[in-house]
Amino acid sequence: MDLRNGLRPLGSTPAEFEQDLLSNLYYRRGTTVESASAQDAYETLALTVRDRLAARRARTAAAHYESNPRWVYYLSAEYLLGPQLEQNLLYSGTTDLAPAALEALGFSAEEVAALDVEPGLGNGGLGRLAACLLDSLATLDIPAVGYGIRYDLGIFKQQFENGEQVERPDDWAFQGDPWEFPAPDDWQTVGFYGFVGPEGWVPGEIVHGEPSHLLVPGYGTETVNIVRLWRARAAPASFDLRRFSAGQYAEAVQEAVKAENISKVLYPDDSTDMGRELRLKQQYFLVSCSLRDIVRRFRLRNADWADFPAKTVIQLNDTHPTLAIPELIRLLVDEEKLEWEQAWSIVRQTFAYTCHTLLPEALETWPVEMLGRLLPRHLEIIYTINEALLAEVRARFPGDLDRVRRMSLIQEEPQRRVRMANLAVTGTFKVNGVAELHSQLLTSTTFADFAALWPDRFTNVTNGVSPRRFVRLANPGLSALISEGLGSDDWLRDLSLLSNLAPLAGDASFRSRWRAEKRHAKADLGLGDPGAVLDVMIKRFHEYKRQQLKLLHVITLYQRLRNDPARFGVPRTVLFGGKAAPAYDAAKSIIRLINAVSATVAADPRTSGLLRVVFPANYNVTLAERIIPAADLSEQISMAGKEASGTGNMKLALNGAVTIGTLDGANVEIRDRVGADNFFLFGLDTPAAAALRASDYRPRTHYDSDEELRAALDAILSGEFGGVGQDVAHSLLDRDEYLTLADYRSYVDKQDEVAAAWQNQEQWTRMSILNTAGSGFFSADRTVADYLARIWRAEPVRP
Ligand code: RUG
Repeated sequence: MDLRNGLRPLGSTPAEFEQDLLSNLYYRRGTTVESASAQDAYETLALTVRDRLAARRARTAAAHYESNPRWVYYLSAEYLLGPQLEQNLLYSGTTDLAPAALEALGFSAEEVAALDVEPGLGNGGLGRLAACLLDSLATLDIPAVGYGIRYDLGIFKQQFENGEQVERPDDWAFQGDPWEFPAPDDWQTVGFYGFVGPEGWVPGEIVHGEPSHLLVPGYGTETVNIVRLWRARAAPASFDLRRFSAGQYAEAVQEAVKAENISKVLYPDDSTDMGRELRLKQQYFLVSCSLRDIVRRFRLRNADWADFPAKTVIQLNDTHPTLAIPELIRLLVDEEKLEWEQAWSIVRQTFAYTCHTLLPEALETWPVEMLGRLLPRHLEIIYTINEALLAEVRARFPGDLDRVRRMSLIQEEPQRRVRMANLAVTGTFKVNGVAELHSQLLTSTTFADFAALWPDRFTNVTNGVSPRRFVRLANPGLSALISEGLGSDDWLRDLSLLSNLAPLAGDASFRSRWRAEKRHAKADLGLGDPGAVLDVMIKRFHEYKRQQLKLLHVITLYQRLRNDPARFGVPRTVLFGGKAAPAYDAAKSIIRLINAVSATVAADPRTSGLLRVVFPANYNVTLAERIIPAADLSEQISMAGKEASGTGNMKLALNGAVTIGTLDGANVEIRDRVGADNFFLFGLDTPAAAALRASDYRPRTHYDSDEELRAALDAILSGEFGGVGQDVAHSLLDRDEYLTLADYRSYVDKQDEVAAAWQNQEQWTRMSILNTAGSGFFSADRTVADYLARIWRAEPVRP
């Protein structure tokens, strides 16, 4: 039988879909129409949709097998995939079939969709970028697999108690995950600890990695790729039957619990090194399972190691999977018995590294002692790589000891630590930043020494976002209007077509329909005051992102409302969304202060209809998809030189929000593309901010000289907002690490321009349309095309 064509096609008529739903309900869910719960209906619908994608998956896998292509492997500790149901309905072409079929079971599409829990296997931008890139890889028919960890508990659920963030566990798969395919046959063994003896590494602990995968369909094509996630399982022998029989129940499972803790929880931190051994174990677990799987796949069609780099490119998403470099050397040298030189050459042609940060504290380092204890053989390999690196540096820059010290893979003071970013740069053929400015700053600051040694290794790939998820699914009304304006929905596969919307900004009836869509989206969100600007700041909480600057502006508006209403401006709803790392006290204080200001503003009748501060808890992809379509103003106000790129800025601009922002990250490119007239620019640029930081900066001079700033900070200090937030004010006055006070005046004045612009709704709508029209560049499809041209060099394979 021809396996590629042997499948019975699944029907696409309403009757066939309903039939399949029913048989899945009986045969796979094991229940009946009479006793089906909403959860039964949801899971059955998921299976029915999944089957359609699985059929495409089978054809894709067959085509891949046949062509033995070059593969792109994406290694990432995080994936923020978002809700799966609506996406898979769209991609499988069954969106219109589902509601009627569900109705036959007695359920509405809305109640069923509400049961689709998003797998929160990421913290923020980095994890969501990984998901967008997988979507675009499939859409462009590139043979690709994403590898990650199947955390039992994803990013914590945020709740507010008395305005404070509290974290609750996110047991996302408590009911099971209908989208997931377990693949127990492909399990792997991972070693930890132990020693290096004459026969090589003898691990002291063995853990199993059990994979499952989710389907990653392409849009408008047959291709369905996968993302393979590893879960740690204890070896069966680790259950101590003897102790259990003796009633020592806890001791009996102790070893098993320890092993399975490896994939228990996603570390809720996206910028600082948690310094925990368990996190290092997670990283090695991911890398070890994935590399063995990659090798297994390579061997299906290839025999010669020399072909490995031609068939394989492995992208390291940040430094988290960098141990893949010494691990591949170990596999090749210790297990496959290749010579070091050949192994090192294969490694250096196989890996590429994306850096996502400029914060020095976010560049991972691990104590030499810890790494050597957990992975003794890998430490030896890292030392060997380091010797060769430092020899090369000494040969190129004789006598430059300082440079040798800076570039070494080992930091000596104050504690000996392994510098993972240096290892990632040394063991890869390409290193990219994620926006033009970021990539420039990487070569001029963070990696300046490496750029001097290997200038060709560095490149840029500006981030992008999925137009399917963040426009078509999130904003169906606007999508329909765009398709009508452009005469087709081709823009969903070629976002550059959005530029053809620009002339429609001059068409009054199109503008009026555009405004109507914004109003609908606001009404859906429950923030339906059409006269008020919806001013949105949605992102992780971090001092460099400067939620505190937005908050000072809110307090200033509130004080104007009370003391000087003529200066107030226009009605505003200010929306904050985001989580703070649980151990990041300063960010949590900002959250608490926002909630306190929100309560004070809400309790004051003078603000009615004029100023509101809303802060829905537990910002995630699901919530983002509701907020982004409604936003009028996008806050991108980080201190220049700190935000690597941002992707929320792109999603908001694409949906017609106008940005107020600094020249930071991808804001620079957004402004270039949407036009300076359609972007509210303020604040110090990167050189000015760096110069001010390097000088004797005194934040108090701004407090002393700016009456409104002083009033805002005094209000916090006097306890006006529920008596909280003094620590925030003190930190700004005494240290102000991120130059909030230095940028305050420029920001507030620019916000006055925003208010003036809002008063001319026709002009505002023009700006809004031109933001969408100018944002075609920010498709993740373009990002993937850039990765392909500059780094991956893989070709499409169509099933
Ligand atoms: O902070 C960055 C964002 O600027 C960027 O847009 C995103 C995707 O490239 O990655 C974020 N990021 C950086 N998340 N974790 C880190 C720490 O390395």
